[in-house]
Amino acid sequence: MVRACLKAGVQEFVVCAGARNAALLEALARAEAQGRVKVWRHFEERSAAFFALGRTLSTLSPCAVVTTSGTAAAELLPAMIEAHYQARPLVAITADRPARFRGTGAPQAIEQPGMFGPHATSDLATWSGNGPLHLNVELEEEFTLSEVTFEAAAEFEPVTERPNVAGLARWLKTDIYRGLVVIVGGLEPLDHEEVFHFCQSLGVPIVIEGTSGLREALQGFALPDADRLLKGNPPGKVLRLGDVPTGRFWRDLEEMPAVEIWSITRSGFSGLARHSDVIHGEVERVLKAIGEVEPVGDVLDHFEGTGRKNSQIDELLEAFPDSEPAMVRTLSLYASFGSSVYLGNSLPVREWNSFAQWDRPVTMVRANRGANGIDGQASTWLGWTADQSGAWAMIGDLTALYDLAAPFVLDQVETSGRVLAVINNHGGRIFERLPRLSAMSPRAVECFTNPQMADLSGWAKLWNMKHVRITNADDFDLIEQSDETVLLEVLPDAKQTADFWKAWDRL
Ligand SMILES: Cc1ncc(C[n+]2csc(CCOP(=O)(O)OP(=O)(O)O)c2C)c(N)n1
Repeated sequence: MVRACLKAGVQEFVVCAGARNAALLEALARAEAQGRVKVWRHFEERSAAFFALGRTLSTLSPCAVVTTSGTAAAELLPAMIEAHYQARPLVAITADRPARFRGTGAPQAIEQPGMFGPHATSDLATWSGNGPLHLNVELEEEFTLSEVTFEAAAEFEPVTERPNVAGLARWLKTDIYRGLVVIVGGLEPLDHEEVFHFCQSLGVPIVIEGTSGLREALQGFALPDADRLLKGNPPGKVLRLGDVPTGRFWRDLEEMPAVEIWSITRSGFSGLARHSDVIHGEVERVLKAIGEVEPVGDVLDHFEGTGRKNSQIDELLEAFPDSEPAMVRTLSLYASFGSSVYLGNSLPVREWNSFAQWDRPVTMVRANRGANGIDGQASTWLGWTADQSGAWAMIGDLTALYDLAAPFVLDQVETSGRVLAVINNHGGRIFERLPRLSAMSPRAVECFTNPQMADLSGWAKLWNMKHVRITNADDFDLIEQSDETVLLEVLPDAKQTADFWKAWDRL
């Protein structure tokens, strides 16, 4: 199994032990001693799988997570689903009891083959490398391993197809009077240069997300408060580059059949239930294939008033300096001096898009936007940034409480300058932004938002993180350069946050 993995370019393994996978662990330890693989260890399989997913974001090569049999294997499902929708080469190697035990109720014997359903393939020989793979290995508990020599891993080469761009190239030149807007979602670092030049050449208004890594560089074309602006004045054509967008306008497009949509995406998912056209491929390669484009410009005058809107937003942030959006702005100023930023789902990813600083380019920004879960966020971040100093993350409090075992790996990763910022607004406050909440009963609202008052300093203590509590904008000066991981607990002022959003809704 280890040899087959090396041949397919799998070089990193996150191992979670149990009696059943002992032979695999021993083989991997020997391969590591021969300098052929990197082994990480964990005990919590759900976190381990997200950590492995994070490794694929860093290396753009496969990473395997190795479990024992039974529910240990089942814990991998959320990360496998996330890897499926992100098209990442996450490999689940699940040790199993021999087939004769299936259906008998014998200890730690469950139905493992095919347990990830349509979210994973199971044939290493035909694996494209563009999504997760499940390898189920039946093993006896007793084993003897003879002397083994492992070869160096082969180069990982995912299958790529030549994109057909003729239709899109024509579309970019036709009926341009209807107005074109580009939405830039999550991109790979390799895409940056090509996307930057493409957007500059077109000169159209763009909706730019932090995970593009180009948010600040393309600010001159960015529409502030794009969701409301575009709903009121929709373009005739939308071109999406990269991952499925986070913003509300993308969802509103479901109900706007007159708007024509093309997507260029490495995952191949349209992200919409309505008709749209999709080119499946690396954004960089597709744009190169299109070649030079004619300028289109701001046909529908979307840029009119963007300067005013930007000043209004700045004024609001100044008027409510301890509100959550203003705290995110301040935090982003500090994080921009780090090496990368990971954004948790829920409000962090949205508040970063709308309110983060615009002056310093932050090019390394990631989020798990495949299935949009709040699970496994800290673990994905730790995997992605395992060998980086100055890595920042910003996640919600329920999101943090979901992944309490994540910091188990802290003594295996780089911790210098590492900052895990938790925006502790005491519950799932994204739901307070839903209009329907005002029509719900107080009990339902309570169940929805899950208010909580957990003392996060206890979590910091548990894993030897340095706890810093921030209750107003000036407290950010308390952050000092440290070799330990800092758990930055940011406590926005609830009243100021509510007042900020009231004023925002009136803008
Ligand atoms: C695994 C999973 N369960 C439930 C949800 C639904 N959900 C979306 S956001 C959210 C609340 C998140 O709360 P928190 O992390 O505190 O962030 P905030 O909303 O305050 O920004 C929940 C439960 C989800 N996305 N993923």
